[in-house]
Amino acid sequence: MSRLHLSRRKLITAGAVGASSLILSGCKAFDGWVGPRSHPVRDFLEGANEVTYRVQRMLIGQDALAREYSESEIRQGMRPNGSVDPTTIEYFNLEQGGFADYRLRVTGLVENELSLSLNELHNMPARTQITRHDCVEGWSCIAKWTGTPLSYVLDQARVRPTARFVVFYCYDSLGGGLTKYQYYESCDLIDARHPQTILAYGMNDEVLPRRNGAPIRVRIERALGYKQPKFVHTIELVESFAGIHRGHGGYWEDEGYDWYGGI
Ligand SMILES: Nc1nc2c(c(=O)[nH]1)N[C@H]1C(S)=C(S)[C@@H](COP(=O)(O)O)O[C@H]1N2
Ligand SMILES: [Mo]
Repeated sequence: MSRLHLSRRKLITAGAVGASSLILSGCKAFDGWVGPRSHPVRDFLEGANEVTYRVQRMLIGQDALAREYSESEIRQGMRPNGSVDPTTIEYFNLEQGGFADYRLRVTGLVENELSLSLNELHNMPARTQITRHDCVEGWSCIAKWTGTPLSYVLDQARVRPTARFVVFYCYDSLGGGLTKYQYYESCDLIDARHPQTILAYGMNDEVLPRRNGAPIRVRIERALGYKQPKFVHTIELVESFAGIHRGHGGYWEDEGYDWYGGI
């Protein structure tokens, strides 16, 4: 596996970071299926999710950083989960070509649509951070991530004032048959512009491997594992999620998970 050469890049150092966003860790997303859309339990939980979102946004400052760890705390490789191998021809061809033809599109409510090659992303400012990934399945993993701050890319795209959310579309699908859907995720502009939110192309000092989301996966460090989309090809700025798949802002959200997914 080739090593990442970071020397040319302007590295934004993380510095000593003490603030933790682990308050309210009891307010976890609920896992699994709790009933049809209009089910009273679901309605109650959705109401509770909205409260959780507001309370977390109030308690956790906009720029409060997720805890960062030291090199010695990386105990193992990043455990792969969910899709580990997008099977579309398009992805296969891109990977065969070393992702030379990969383009990250930035579209929607922006003044300046972007189509960025990996080289262009590599030549933008970079940030490296060692953080803990928490999956709702009950495991955590500490890993080192390197990538382009999303805020930098959003500045290049010039986000329109009507935009409220950032949607990330991925190359892989989950489920089967009629319930096979493209993986996608979203966050608000506060998390999108958060200093630790990066478009990661490096992991544990190596090029991001396929199983963990090559060539680009997003890290939103104050959110749970399912909010860390892998194999991202398009970023869309939107005002609402209406009309996007089933309208809840993410693949797992459409299955009933909490949208905010904060930790
Ligand atoms: N495109 C895509 N992104 C995804 C998933 C997925 O299946 N497809 N799974 C999510 C879940 S539930 C987790 S825990 C993490 C796993 O990331 P990892 O494989 O790097 O550990 O990716 C998230 N992002
Ligand atoms: Mo997960």
